[in-house]
Amino acid sequence: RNGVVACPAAFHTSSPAPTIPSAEATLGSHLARRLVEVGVSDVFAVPGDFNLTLLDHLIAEPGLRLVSCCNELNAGYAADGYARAKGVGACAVTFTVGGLSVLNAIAGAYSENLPVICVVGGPNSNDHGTNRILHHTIGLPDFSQELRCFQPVTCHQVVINNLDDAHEQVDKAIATALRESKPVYISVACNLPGVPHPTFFGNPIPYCIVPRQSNQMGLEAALDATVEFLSKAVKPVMVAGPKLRVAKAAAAFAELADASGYAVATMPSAKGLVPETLPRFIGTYWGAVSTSFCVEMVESADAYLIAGPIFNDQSSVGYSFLLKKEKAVIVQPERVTVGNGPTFGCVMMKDFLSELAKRVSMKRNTTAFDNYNRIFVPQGLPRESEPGEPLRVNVLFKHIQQMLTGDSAVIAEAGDSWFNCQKLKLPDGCGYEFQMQYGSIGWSVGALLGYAQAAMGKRVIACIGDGSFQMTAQDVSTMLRCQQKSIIFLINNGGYTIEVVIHDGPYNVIKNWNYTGLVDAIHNGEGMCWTAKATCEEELTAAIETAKGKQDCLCFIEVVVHKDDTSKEVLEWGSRVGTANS
Ligand code: TPP
Repeated sequence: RNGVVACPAAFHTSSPAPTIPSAEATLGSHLARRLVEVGVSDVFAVPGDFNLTLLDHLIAEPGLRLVSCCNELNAGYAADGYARAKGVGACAVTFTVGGLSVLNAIAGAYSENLPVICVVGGPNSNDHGTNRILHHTIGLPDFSQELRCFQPVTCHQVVINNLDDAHEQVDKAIATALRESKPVYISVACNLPGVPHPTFFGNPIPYCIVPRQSNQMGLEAALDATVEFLSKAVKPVMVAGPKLRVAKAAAAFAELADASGYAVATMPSAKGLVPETLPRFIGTYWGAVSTSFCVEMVESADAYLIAGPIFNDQSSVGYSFLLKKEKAVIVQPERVTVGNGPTFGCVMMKDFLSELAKRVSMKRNTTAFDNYNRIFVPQGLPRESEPGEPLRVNVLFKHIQQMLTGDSAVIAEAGDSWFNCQKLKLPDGCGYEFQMQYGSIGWSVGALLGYAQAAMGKRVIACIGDGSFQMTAQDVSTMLRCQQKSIIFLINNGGYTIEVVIHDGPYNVIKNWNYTGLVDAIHNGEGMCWTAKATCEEELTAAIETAKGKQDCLCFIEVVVHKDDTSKEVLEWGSRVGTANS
């Protein structure tokens, strides 16, 4: 996304010199070396007796830091956040109790196309086939339960119980994660990490990542059909979808926007993938929840090029988009469909968009620009607060907007933060991450830990609802251990507001915590941490000013707002999603 490295250090043809003489290289050192080679410098881990010697080898690898987390779920979320900023992430946990705890985070990474390498310390290789019952299992002599749970949420799984093909298994798993941009599972028998084997020599990883190539004839045909289709349109628009990331096509999309002069919208789940400073950027298109001019521009267009969309129930606002297939060019990572006409397969999105940019710039048509100017309605500002007036959510986000620069990044948690953050106008280089497809609350705490660890040069701002924070709050502790300097806005509205707007009941009220007191207790005098509570605009501005001054300090600002103070977008979205659910 904006301002972060999109790809891992690819597999090099010449790897750095091995740090361990080949005769002494072990499975553990081999795995550690491979992680460093592909761009992982931090592994998020929780120890357990099945992975202890493995962790020793990870620690011993120069260039690899072990980040000890409070629980496996957060370690997995951190690997997810890290992969978003650095292109690849890794976590290491123990057999089953750790594995099943990290599973939810791995499923989330799968849904967001993130290459996360999940390493699990497994049973002793001599225990396989013995019918023994091991601890950390459900009491059956079956060691495959964990593997079976990982199968649907990873694109490749390996269980390493002997050294003869361990080298190949590790390399293949890591290569597959990068090629497929999905998580993988590597289980390493607990007695093997320290054992040398002649295959663990310092060769570069043999599985080359060759980018998939477009079929030239298919590409030409898709381009011809698209140019013809678009040339008939008077007011075309482009819409960015979330699969721009996995297709590594965000820059090509921006190139096309620039060359064509078309108005550009983003789907909510693609926010942060395209520059919002493009002159014809019209905001987030999400049906009835969009600003009126954005929805008008998109739905009244006579052609739309939609790149990498996922139309799920939530991102399509209860399937309420008024889009017509005959007006659409749908560009997916490896295929293009033009209107009601044919689908062209084996066409890589990146190739297609950059070639299209070259072709349309020659036929540039300014009508789209005129149309955009005619319809554009500037965003309103919240009214001024009275002195001491209880803080309103729109006032909070007005101030968060003013904090954003190219050196910041926003992490938006599920809940009303999704909607408020969606309206932020991102300066060039400002990162933006949220987990819209999977939407697991609590994700943002772990993801913030991992993202900040990978994007060291950025000051990351996280917007987290109280309900979500209650899920995963512990790993503020790890942020302090890592000396992170993020700013967390904890939005205390007393409940699960997004659920309230879908369907209300007593279950949507949560217990109020002393959030600043909790973070102070976690801090406990170790590391740099500052907390504040804001109940009105004056307190908020004072807190933000202090946080800005405390550049090397984790800053936690609890913002208290009324339980019914929500964005208007969440109200509209909630009623439509509620209808789709009923
Ligand atoms: N459990 C998980 C792991 N993920 C979920 N998405 C849910 C439950 C259902 N859920 C979605 S949003 C939400 C819940 C319970 C409430 C979020 O509340 P909060 O963080 O306080 O944000 P708010 O809606 O108040 O802005």
